Amino acid sequence: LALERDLVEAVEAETFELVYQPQARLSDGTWTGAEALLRWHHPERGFVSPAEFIPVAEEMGVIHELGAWVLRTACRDAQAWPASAKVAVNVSPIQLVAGDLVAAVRAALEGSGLDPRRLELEITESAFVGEDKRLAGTFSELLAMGVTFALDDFGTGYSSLGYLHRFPISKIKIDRSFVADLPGSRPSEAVLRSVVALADGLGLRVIAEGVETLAQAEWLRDMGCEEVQGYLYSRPLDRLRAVQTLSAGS
Ligand code: G
Ligand code: G
Ligand code: MN
Ligand code: NA
Repeated sequence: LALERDLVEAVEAETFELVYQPQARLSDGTWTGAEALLRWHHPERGFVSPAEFIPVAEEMGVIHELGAWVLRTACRDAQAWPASAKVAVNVSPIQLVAGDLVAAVRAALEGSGLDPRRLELEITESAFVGEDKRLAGTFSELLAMGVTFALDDFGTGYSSLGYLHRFPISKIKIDRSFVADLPGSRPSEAVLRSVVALADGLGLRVIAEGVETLAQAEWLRDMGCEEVQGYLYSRPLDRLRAVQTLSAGS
């Protein structure tokens, strides 16, 4: 309960921070952009993980305000990056379904002047559970603005493949649990191989998350995975270090 109260106050006071984890192209090691990750430094508890407070924000309904703040801040910060760098923003399924996401995205883009093609929304498979008509409308409005979509944590949820072509998803993010087992785990290798082939067949881009070792990176490159994100390349960086790193090229 205390956490819930503090969260509402923190949303009002905007005492959150965004950090940015760069994403790299495997072929030449250049950066393609970065994922925005939310951080909350609680006055007494210290660092509270989004894995802990996002569900609370969703339950309490403050996810809409918090999500709008994340979008505004990420778009504004990304304006300082090279023009080729995209910013990936995590979007809660609740934001998508509530129907106010279009307005929040539009406000963030207009407020920052960011080219909409540089904004990528990361959604999880759970966004499609109980999909309704409004969801398709939300997607088409955002798509018309030029925004792109990545499917996050792929392989961990329902992995129903139908929505990959029913919805305008342009990128699959393979969950880091599969990458963690590389190389040598036959089941994880089989999943990774299949997802890369699936992405290729559907004309989607694919990024592997949680890459921590050179052996993992090499296996992924040999497999035809295009992009990577993980501690091997970069930890999440604060706003200023993100500008420096992305501007340095690779
Ligand atoms: O960065 P970290 O590993 O602590 O993130 C934990 C989880 O929180 C991840 O699943 C990530 O997708 C989620 N997350 C991080 N930032 C945001 C955000 O801005 N919005 C939402 N909805 N989820 C986020
Ligand atoms: O669910 P989502 O993909 O949005 O979560 C991304 C989370 O993964 C972030 O919280 C980030 O801190 C974490 N992360 C990023 N790179 C690595 C990595 O190389 N190893 C591990 N274990 N976690 C990572
Ligand atoms: Mn993500
Ligand atoms: Na993920």
